[in-house]
Amino acid sequence: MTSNSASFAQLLSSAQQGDQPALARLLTVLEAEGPKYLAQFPELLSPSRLAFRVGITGPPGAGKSTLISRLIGEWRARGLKVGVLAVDPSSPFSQGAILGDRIRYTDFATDREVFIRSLGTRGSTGGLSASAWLMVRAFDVAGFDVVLMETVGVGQNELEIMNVADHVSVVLTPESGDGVQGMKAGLMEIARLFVVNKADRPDAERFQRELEAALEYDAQPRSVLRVSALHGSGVSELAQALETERVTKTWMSARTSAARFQAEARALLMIDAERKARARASQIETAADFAALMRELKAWN
Ligand SMILES: Nc1nc2c(ncn2[C@@H]2O[C@H](COP(=O)(O)OP(=O)(O)OP(=O)(O)O)[C@@H](O)[C@H]2O)c(=O)[nH]1
Ligand SMILES: [Mg+2]
Repeated sequence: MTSNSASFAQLLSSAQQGDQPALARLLTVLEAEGPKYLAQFPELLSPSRLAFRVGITGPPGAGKSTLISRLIGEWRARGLKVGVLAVDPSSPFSQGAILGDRIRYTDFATDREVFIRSLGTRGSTGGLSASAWLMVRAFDVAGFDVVLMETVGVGQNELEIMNVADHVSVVLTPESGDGVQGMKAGLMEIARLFVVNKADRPDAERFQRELEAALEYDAQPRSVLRVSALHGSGVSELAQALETERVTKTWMSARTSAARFQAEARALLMIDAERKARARASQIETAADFAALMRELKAWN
């Protein structure tokens, strides 16, 4: 584990030159000690080049990974450098051991312009979001054009990670049906685009119309696109819509907005607070310890 500034600077420079093992190590170091290095390295804090962060979220099994692997192909065909940060609660993508017929990203295993990192639900430092929030910055400094971020749209943490995305697409399937109502509050609000996947399934068109009707009176206009990630239909339209957004660059100014800094600060402070709280709580063994804690907390509120 790198823990001094000189070797970190070396790692950063190698990652910037396209050295993939260096980027992998950089991500690991950021996951473990991100705040320290963010404070020391201005290029991490305010990168001169930004990767467009596309959040892809939605219910388990909606086809997010299949779609991401299609999108990687689309952007590679345009000559762009693509990163993927997948928060995968069920399967450790990084080890290539995927359950059942779940997608593998192995098509891109030898492509030096594609980098994929999968995180378990719990990062090595114990917090899911801590890793993603800190790691995603590496893709800016390493000269990526696009970073795809995959999360299951069910947990609060998974949702909050989407606050660092420049664009959020929600992937749903005809089977999601009533599930749309049950989706995590807040998820529908941050979505810019709804992707109805599994267009090859019978009810896809009807589901798309229902979704469009449900969104009709929304304050902000949002599109619904129908695709089949498995068969490829509609994928180039989706890629084009995302690419159009990427090249407008309007998302760049949002990166330095107060709202964005606050979202990121909130997430990292919560992680820090939780860690401290757990450590403090583990010291409480007796009624007297507990009473002492209550005295500490008397300024509650
Ligand atoms: N029929 C059909 N099946 C699809 C389509 N896209 C994905 N699938 C299948 O749906 C299953 C789940 O696909 P994934 O891409 O792993 O879905 P996911 O949303 O990443 O799943 P989790 O990461 O586990 O939440 C796989 O069996 C895919 O082959 C599609 O367009 N049509
Ligand atoms: Mg997946």
